[in-house]
Amino acid sequence: MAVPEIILFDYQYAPNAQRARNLLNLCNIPYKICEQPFVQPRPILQDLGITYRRIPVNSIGKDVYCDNRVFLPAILDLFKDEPGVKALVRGKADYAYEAFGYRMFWVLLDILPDTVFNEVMVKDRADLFGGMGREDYRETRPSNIEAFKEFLDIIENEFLAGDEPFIAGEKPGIADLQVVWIPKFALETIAYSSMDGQGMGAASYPKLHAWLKRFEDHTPENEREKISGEEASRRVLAQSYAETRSLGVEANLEGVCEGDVVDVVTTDDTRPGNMAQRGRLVGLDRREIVVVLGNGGRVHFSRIGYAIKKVAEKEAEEWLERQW
Ligand SMILES: N[C@@H](CCC(=O)N[C@@H](CS)C(=O)NCC(=O)O)C(=O)O
Repeated sequence: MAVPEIILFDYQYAPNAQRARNLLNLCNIPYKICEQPFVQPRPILQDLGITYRRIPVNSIGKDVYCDNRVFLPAILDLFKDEPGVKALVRGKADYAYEAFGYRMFWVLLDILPDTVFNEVMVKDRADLFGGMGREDYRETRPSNIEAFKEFLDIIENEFLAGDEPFIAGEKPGIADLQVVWIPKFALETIAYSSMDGQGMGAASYPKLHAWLKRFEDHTPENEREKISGEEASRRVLAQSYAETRSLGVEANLEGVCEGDVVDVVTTDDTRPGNMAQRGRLVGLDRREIVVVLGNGGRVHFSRIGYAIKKVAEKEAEEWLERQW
């Protein structure tokens, strides 16, 4: 079978996108980027039938992944014979590191400096990130910066406590990539470490800063080949599914069955039902929700962070007619 092509629908500035890019860079797996705008609308994704709002959206063949929680394991599984994947250090606590990193993302959202926390950004993210709409955002920012530094302290004094250069040991592993993306974004991309008075520089966190630099040597944020939206959609839909395992719908508390038209919604957006992803349910188990679109694209979501809502019969019929 031909090696499925990977296309990342993301933008360089998105820390969550760096998680996926870092994994691919670390494992030397080639990919292309279809750059997305920083704010809505994202017509390229809409044309592909993707209404899910967050970034990244990543495709492997004709399988499209709407969250790092499903994309990362898919890469590790589908490319398991690649030397870079084989060499990647893994550990039992990898999912705990993931939870730590994602919690840190939410605290980062509460400490954005005014260069980033501007009217356009706040308006665009209003339905997503509740904290940004709080009237006391600026007032509570100093406390949230201190909270952010608690995370840095844990990394400095717990995760990097030994003499080894990486959290995972002698070589970078999943633990590193699940933790590194937010410190890298906060301290390097938006340059908190050089802001006066914040106490986030190398003098306060020497090991952490050395680790950030070291990690960069292994995973340069290099510019991969960029392709247009048209080209990306054409390439995704022209391929086969990358996942060949049989799907199926397991017994579930939502009361949905294979073939049902459903809306998949995030559970952490401020506005319930915000930019739901509609599709025909083809896969459901303890780790994944999979829906198919009329164009054949198969869209994957994690169980954590998403809810399924069955679409009423008449509306479902109309949708199916329009799609197929
Ligand atoms: N759980 C998701 C989170 C994705 C997420 O929140 N991404 C941010 C960018 S870092 C986002 O979508 N922000 C709003 C936007 O770009 O429209 C994942 O891991 O992929």
